This record gives sequence, C-alpha cells and structure tokens, in this order.
Amino acid sequence: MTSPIRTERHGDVLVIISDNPPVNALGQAVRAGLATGVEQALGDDSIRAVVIRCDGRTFFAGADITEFGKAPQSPSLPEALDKLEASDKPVVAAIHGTALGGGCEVALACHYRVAVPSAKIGLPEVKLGLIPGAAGTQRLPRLVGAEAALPLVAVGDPISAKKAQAIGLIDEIVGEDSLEADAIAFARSKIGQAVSRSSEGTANEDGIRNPDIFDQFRAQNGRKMRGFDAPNAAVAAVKAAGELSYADGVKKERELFMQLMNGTQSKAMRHYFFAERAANKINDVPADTPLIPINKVGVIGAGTMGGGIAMNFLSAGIPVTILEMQQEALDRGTSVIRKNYENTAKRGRMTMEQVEGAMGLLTSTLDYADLADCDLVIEAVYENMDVKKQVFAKLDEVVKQGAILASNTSYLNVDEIATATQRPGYVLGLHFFSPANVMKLLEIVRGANTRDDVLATSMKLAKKIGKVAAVSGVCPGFIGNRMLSQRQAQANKLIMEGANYWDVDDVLLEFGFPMGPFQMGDLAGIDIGWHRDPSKVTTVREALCAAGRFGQKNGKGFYDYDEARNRTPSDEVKQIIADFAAREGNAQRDISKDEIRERLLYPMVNEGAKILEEKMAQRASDIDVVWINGYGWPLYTGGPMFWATTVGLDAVVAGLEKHGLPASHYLRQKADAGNGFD
Ligand code: 3H9
Repeated sequence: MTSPIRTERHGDVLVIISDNPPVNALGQAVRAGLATGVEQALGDDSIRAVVIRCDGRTFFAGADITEFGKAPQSPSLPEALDKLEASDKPVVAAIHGTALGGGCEVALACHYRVAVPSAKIGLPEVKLGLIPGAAGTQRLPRLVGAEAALPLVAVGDPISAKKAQAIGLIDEIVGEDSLEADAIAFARSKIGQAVSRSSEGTANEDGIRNPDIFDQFRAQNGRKMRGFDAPNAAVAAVKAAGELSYADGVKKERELFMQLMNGTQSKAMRHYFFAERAANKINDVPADTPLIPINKVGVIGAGTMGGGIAMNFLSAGIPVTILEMQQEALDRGTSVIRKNYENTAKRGRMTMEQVEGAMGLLTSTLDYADLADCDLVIEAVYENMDVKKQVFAKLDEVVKQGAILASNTSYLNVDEIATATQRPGYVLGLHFFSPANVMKLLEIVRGANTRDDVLATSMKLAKKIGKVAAVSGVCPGFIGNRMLSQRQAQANKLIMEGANYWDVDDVLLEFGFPMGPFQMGDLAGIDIGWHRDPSKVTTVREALCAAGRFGQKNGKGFYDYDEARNRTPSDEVKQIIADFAAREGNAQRDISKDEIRERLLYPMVNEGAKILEEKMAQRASDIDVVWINGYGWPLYTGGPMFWATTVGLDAVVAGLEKHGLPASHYLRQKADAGNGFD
C-alpha cells in the first residue's frame, strides 16, 4: 500500500506532505509516515529544516475517529509527535483549512506554525466527549497561557488564524496562495537558531499566579458544561499543566483521556458525530443528483416562525421576499427581524454593516405575484389543512414552474397539501423549529411524490443555512412531534395519578434536558390556543388559564415565578390538578422518579421503533439527530435510540410491560434478538 505521506526536497528544506482525503485524519499510515519523514530529515545532514503541510482541503483535521475503540496501532500520535518535537532542526507546520484536535497537536509539536488567513485552529475533542490525547493540554497552555488555552480545550470552538496569532499560537500569517513557499522561507529563517519547543514554554504560569481563573471559567461556562464529563476533565488537564512537570502532566492527560474514551459519554458523542453526517445522506437519492439553483426565497407569513425562517436565508446571503395578508403584520414582522439582528450586533456577534447587508436582502409584499420568480417558497401560516391548501393552490398558480413549494407544517399531511398543486413532485415539508433562526434542526419531510432533485437541493440548502437536516416520511407529527406526543401523554397521565408535576420536570432536567414539559408550557405560554371562556374548562391547562395563570409572561403558570424567573411549585396548581384527578376518579399514589423517567422515555423509544418499522425514518441515528437538535435531548447520551441501546432493549421492553404500556412488534423483535438499534 502506498503511504499517504510523501516528502519533497526544496534545497536544504524537506517538505513532508500528507495526502489522506477527505480531511487528512491522522490514521496509522499517516502517523508512521510522519515519523519516517522526520527520521529522513534527521538522518540527512544536507537537510537543515522541515515543513509539514497537507494536500487537499485541509491540514490534519484530527485523529482518525474510526480507529477509536479498536486495538492501538503504533506509532501512537504522542510517540510520533515527541519524535518530531525532539528534532534539533526547525520544524514548521504550514496550516490551511482546519487544524483540529490531533491536527492542532501536530502543529503544537512543531517548533513554529504559519497559517493562511482563512485557516482555523482548535481542539474540538470535548465535542466528542474527550480531551486532547497527544499532549495538547500540556503543550498549548505552556505556549499561550492557561487562560487562553481554557476555552480552546474545554469549549472546543476553533479560532481564526488572526486570533491564533494574537494569542501566540500562530507565529506568522502567510499568503493565502503561497503557503508552501512562505513556510519554506520561514523555516529557512530559523536555521541555525535554537528551536522553540512548546513543551518547554512557561506561559502556563499565569494559572499558577492566578489560580482563580479555573473556577471563574467553570462559573462562566457552567450552563454549557452541565452534565458533560469532558469539559471538567479538560479544565483539570490545563490546570495540571501549571502544577506538574511536563512529563507528569502528559501522564495526567493520558489518564483523563483514557477514562473518557472508555466511558459512555464519548461513545455516545462519537455516535452522534457520525449520525449527523449519515443523516445528510438519502439512501435512494444518488449523491450526484443535479441541484436546483436557489437564488431567491419566498416566505409566506411574517409571524415568529416566518420571520425566523426568513432570517436563515438572509444571514446566508440569499434574498427573501416575505408575504403577509395585512400591511400591519408585515411591518411588525420585518421590524422584529431587524430588532433580532440589532440585538445580535449589540452582543458583538454581527457588525451593523452586516445587519444592513442582511436587511438589504429582504423585500416585503402583500401580493402573491411578487413571489413569481422565487426558486423556493416556504409557507409558515396557521396550522389548518384548508388554509394550507388555499395557499399552495395560489402559489402553484403564480410561482414559476420548477420552483420548490415547501410547507413548514409540524403535523399535517404533506401529500394532501401537495394535491392542491399541479406539481406534487416539487412539494415537500421543511419543518423548522422555533426560534427558527436559532434551532439547528430541519426536518425535511419527503412526500410520496417529492422528486430526488428537490430533496437533494433541500439537503444542500440546509447545510448552507447552518441547519442539521434529517429526512422524515409523511406521518402525523413526523419524527420529532410524533415521539413528543407520547412523552406528553405520559406526563399528563402521571400528574393525574399523583406524580408531582415538578418531579416530572425535574426527572427530565436531571436526565439532561434543558427543561421539562410543564416548564416548557410556561415558557411558550399556557394560553396558546385558549378559547378564552372561563366557564368552559375541560383540561388542566384551561383551568390554569381560567385562574389567570398564563405562564412565565404573567409570572404564574404551572409555577409561580419571581423577578429572576426562578420557579416555585404552586399550591393552587396542585389543587387544580388534584380536583381534576378526583373528578376523573383517578386514585392517587406516590410515584417514584424511576417510574416517571421510564414512563416518559420508554414510550418515546417505542414510537421511534414504530417509525423505523414504517420506514418513516431512514435509520435509527436520524431519530437521534432529530431529538438532539430539535428537542434538547442530551447529546452525551447519544439520542433516544442510542440511549435505549445502552440501556438494553430488553430492559426497555420489560419497563414498558411493567407500566402496562404496549411494546411494538419491531422493538420486541430487536430485543428478542439481543440487538440494539443500528
Ligand atoms: C482527536 O484528534 C483526538 C486526539 O487529541 C488524540 C489522539 C491520541 N476521523 O464533516 P464532513 C469524515 S479527536 C475520521 O462532512 P466538512 C467525516 O465522517 C478528533 N473521519 O466535512 C466525513 O465522512 P463521510 C478531533 C473524519 O467539510 C468526511 O470526513 N477532530 C474525521 O463539513 C467529511 O467530513 C475533530 O473532531 C476524523 N477526525 O467538515 C474534527 N473528520 O464523507 C472532526 C471528518 O463518509 N471533523 N471525517 O460522511 C470535523 O469537524 C469536520 O469533518 C471538518 C470538515 C471541519 C474537518
């Protein structure tokens, strides 16, 4: 087998080049090639400096994740990197694309780093439930200081070449199109000087001088880190860089790395990494399906949803025409969009120039004819089949042939909506989640007649606007809401049987959700859809509305809220629920948190199994992608289907039976065969 590493001589400089598509992951052959390349340089007196660079779209994007969990093959990355750093001939990393994880660690082991302006550099291991495992937690703080290293190691977001230069991680920014030549010139300029090894740096002493920075960092990032093991280990490793010798620090890093690698969180997060990429592929739609150019988008409805949807495209530089029935609603909608952008600018995440740029792409109209030349129109009107059909019939009439017509319905039958048009092949569901400009998930609902190019275009577009897409077949509620309704039904039953509603919320919170169903009701507003007739009370929610309890917006819903929006369970609500239970003749009993958890989550898994059996989802991991990105299912459990596999499907079936709940045929079959979800 030919090595992915080759070397080229440029006078007295040896250039070691990796060509391991798609992302130059540091698999065994790459590691071995790097070690051999360094040996070649050291063994040849006529070579006086070394440059390491990559072919293709990026510098090394990290260790090869597909090797994780398999028997280690030498040389390990730390071994290869120690050899590299030990060289007394200067070694320069020449970075383009994304130097991530092990790739960043290669750069740290080099004596110098140069990068093109568009390069990004970072240690995203925490996002895989890990910490850097090739001395990154020890070399980085010694090079840039503990304070600068903390976010890189414990949050894991990559930084630009410019920022990296500002903190001392990059020595020089070179020409976008002259990386190799500039790196060679840089390497040559270092010949004859003592090399600079980051393992010998002292910048980490900032953490010794001010040990508070670690607690401060934990306090600032507490919410982001909640429930995750890796960020805490990352902070501990960076702290150790100030407390221990380099050799002992590396040992400590290895210990923490191995603990995480063997734990369930990292397995779940690695599952998710591949799940997100798999969800992007539609099994029976060829990868080379020609795409429909999307140069202009129409949005019907300028309410919260329509406005949020429009922002996705505006932010991606795609012009949008937004339509409403009344001028007032249109004006309100566009001013909310502007305000949202201005708030983003106030927080420093956008410049005012960018705000004006995005707003400049927005046109508003009351006239359907203005949508004629759109390539895609997304309808976000009231959830009512007749209304949707009227909108689609109108769109079919005015919008040019070959344009895609999408519904943002969260529940209704997309095939029925398509019958209102003469172009069912161009109709599909694009289900955004509220707030649509923030939430990552896009459920792409494939109708019976939706064309391949319409699907492929929607997938590509999702990526362009920064969404994570998953395909669903047509069924009530699609993947996400169909499973949610199972959880909600159990939540409602549980409180009728005597469970405290705050225990129901707390169980989900403890599991890792950002909030439970009753907190969610309070946040969204309990009065949504309320008929406003206090004399007609048939549900707990209606009773709460009749009692003037509308949710967080008026300081009381299921909970009472203080100024800081802290919740306290309410005796009044407890009584309302007890009255309802008595009226329905429900016996009350104490219900344990274990029972609550099982009854909330196992029926969701069961529904997921049905969704798979009916082929409404392509694969179990797509369901995980939906729940993690759309409903706050904790990433570190891998999503409902992966989690069920770790619990054991036989345990899920037994749990359902214990609570008198039906287990689907498909779930039983998998459990009986001793399988998990693939
Ligand atoms: C690490 O380094 C640990 C060390 O500290 C310790 C060592 C001891 N391995 O995302 P894309 C595949 S942990 C294997 O669609 P993009 C990916 O699955 C690692 N495969 O492209 C996909 O395959 P397919 C730390 C990988 O342009 C294809 O490449 N590094 C790896 O949107 C294209 O990927 C990271 O966590 C990998 N490391 O984004 C970085 N990376 O075509 C992870 C990608 O079959 N990677 N693949 O579906 C990324 O963030 C993005 O892939 C990247 C490109 C930004 C590089």
